[in-house]
Order: sequence, then C-alpha cells, then structure tokens
Amino acid sequence: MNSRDALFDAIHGRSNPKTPVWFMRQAGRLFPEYRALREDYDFKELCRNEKLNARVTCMPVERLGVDAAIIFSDILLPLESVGAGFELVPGEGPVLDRTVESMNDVRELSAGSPRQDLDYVLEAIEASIDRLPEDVPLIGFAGAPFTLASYLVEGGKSRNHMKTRNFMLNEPEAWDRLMDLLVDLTIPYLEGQVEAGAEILQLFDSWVGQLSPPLYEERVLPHTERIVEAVDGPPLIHFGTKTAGLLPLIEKLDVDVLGIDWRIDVATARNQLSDPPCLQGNLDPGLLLNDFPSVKPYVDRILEQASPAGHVFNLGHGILPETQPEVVEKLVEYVHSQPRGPDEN
Ligand code: 1CP
Repeated sequence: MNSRDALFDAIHGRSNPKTPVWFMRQAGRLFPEYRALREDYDFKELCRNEKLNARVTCMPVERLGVDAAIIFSDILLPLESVGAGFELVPGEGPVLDRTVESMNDVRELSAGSPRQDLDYVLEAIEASIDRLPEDVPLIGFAGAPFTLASYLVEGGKSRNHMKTRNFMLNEPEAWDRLMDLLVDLTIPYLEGQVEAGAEILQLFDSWVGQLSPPLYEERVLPHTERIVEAVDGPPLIHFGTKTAGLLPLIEKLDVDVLGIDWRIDVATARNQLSDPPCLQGNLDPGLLLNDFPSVKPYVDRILEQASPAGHVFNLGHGILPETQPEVVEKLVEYVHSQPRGPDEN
C-alpha cells in the first residue's frame, strides 16, 4: 500500500486500511551507521553534506519501512541566520553563542536570509527526494517561534524555561519583536523547503507545554498563527510536549494534524477538541527500550482509540538514542498489519 496515499488519507480524514507511521527523530541517533558517521563528521558537517545527509534522511525508510522521511537538520540551524550560532556540547546538548535578555539584544539580531543561509538544507531535501522511493513523501520542519525563542533566551536546554517565561511577561514589546523576527525567518524557510520538494511540514513547539493557557494564548498563539496562515499548501503538523492543558487553544491554529505527547490518551485529547483534526502520536518513547511483546498492548490501545478517524502513528516525542532498531522495525510492521477505517472494523 502506497505510503503517500496512506498519509494523505489519514491527514484528510479519508478512509484507508493502512495507518501511516513515522517517528520523530528517526533520522539520526537510532542507527549504528549514523553513530559511525558521527565519528568522522560533526553534526553540522553531516547536515551540510547533501550526499551523507540524504543517506541519513533515508535510513529509517530503508531500514524500518516508515511511511515518511524527515529531513536531517535541526530546529536551531536557522538561528545562525539571525546571528545566533550554537555548538553541540557532548552530554549537554546545544549551547548558543549569545543570549537574548533585553530589547537591545533583540535589536542586535539580524533579519536573516534563510533561503541563502540555509541553502544546504534545501539542497539536502532535493538530494533526499532523489534517493527516496517514489511513494514516500518527505517532511520538512522548523521550530515554532516560542521554542526557538526559548533557546535564544535560555542559551541552551532548560528544565523549566523560567528566563523565557519571565521575559515574555516583563518585556512584552521585546518579546513580540523577537517573535516577529522568528516568524519572519520561519515563513520563507518553510516556503523554501516546500519548493525544494517537502510535501508535509511539521512545526516543533517542543517546550510550549511549560506555559499556562493565558500566557500561551496572549504571547504565543498569535505569532504561531501567522506562520500557519502564511504557509498554505502542504499539510501542517503541530507538535508540542505537555500540551494536554493547551489543546483547545492549539486547536485554534487550525493546523491539519495535531501531534500529542504520551501523557494524554488519544481519546481524552480528542474529547477536548471541538472539531478534532487528524491526530499524530503518541506512544511513550521510553516503552521502546523493551521487547516488542511488552509494548504491543500500549500500541493496541492507541490504535483502538484513534480508529477510525484520521491518525498518523508516531511516538509522543523523539526516539531515544538507546532504542534497538529491531524493536522499532517490529512496531512498524505491527502498525501496518492492523487494519483501520470503518469498512475494515
Ligand atoms: O548526533 C548528535 O549528537 C546530534 C544530535 C542531534 C540530532 C541527530 C541534534 C542536536 N539534532 C538532531 C537532529 C534533529 N533535531 C532532527 C532531524 C531528524 C531526526 O533526527 O529524525 C530534528 C527534527 C530535530 C529537531 C529538534 N532539535 C527539536 C525538536 C524535536 C524534539 O525532539 O523536541 C529540538 C528541541 C532540537 C534541539 C536539539 N538539537 C540537538 C539536541 C540534542 C537538541 C535537544 C536539546 C534540548 O534538550 O534542549
């Protein structure tokens, strides 16, 4: 069964016996071949080398049989275009070479030319599509403005994003200006990815679940909305973690697919929405550190609750690096073997 049809049928709520499946962070980390490549190349070199990038991007399609590829890149790379570089420090994650704490700091960022500065991502998308099977679409992506801003304000990863939450509350003008700059960076970047051949887009608002509903509604939603409105054409997936309390607000974005993390049941998520779109998710990635038979009941629960409406099977967040590819391979096979849709049940 054609992967593209399965994905687009699920996204548009059409019946199709196959549940499509792909995994966030499927392109790196999981495979010994990737880790071997990382011994010879650093992360950014791999992103910039279109041949190697295409190899990494296509690995999960070739090894696991997933229904979509996601371009091997990172949400932080576009920040280089506004003048904020980062380094991946082993054991610590990304560390930015500047932080944004005031209106002055925001003014010092440049406007950014993502199509020029990130031309290597666009070329890697083209090279990956050349390598992919005809029926497997490629997903392009960007960080949503809140999550990008949080890296600029915190300077790297953060447990509770306190600086970001204080900044948006205490410096609303600087915050809005920062968010405007990030939105203006992201729109042409996503458009460039679509022109390069990305058929589906995902916005990663990974850390947005740190916010209370009113702060999300006032300080974040209007900015993310501007991206959703500008990018019309390909289906757009929105993803965040710990969003159980924000879903009715996130629904207002009117995206095609809502990604949910594993802390909420699919049925509960759907009940909170007034007109639920296709949902994506939401197996606990930690479960995949176990043998497949012990994971299977939890997969069944998701499939049962999701059926027969549109559903894209995924994890509730990225694959953990310790995961054995064999377990993930069994998971893909199993999801594909379970028919969905009103005609088949
Ligand atoms: O090999 C390595 O050590 C580099 C690790 C790595 C990789 C493989 C980073 C650093 N980024 C990536 C790739 C990446 N990042 C992809 C490509 C596709 C894939 O792997 O399948 C994608 C989609 C991302 C997106 C990303 N980067 C997000 C959103 C998704 C999520 O997991 O929430 C976030 C928050 C980042 C920031 C980032 N980049 C890298 C790390 C280790 C982190 C997280 C740091 C943190 O906890 O704040």
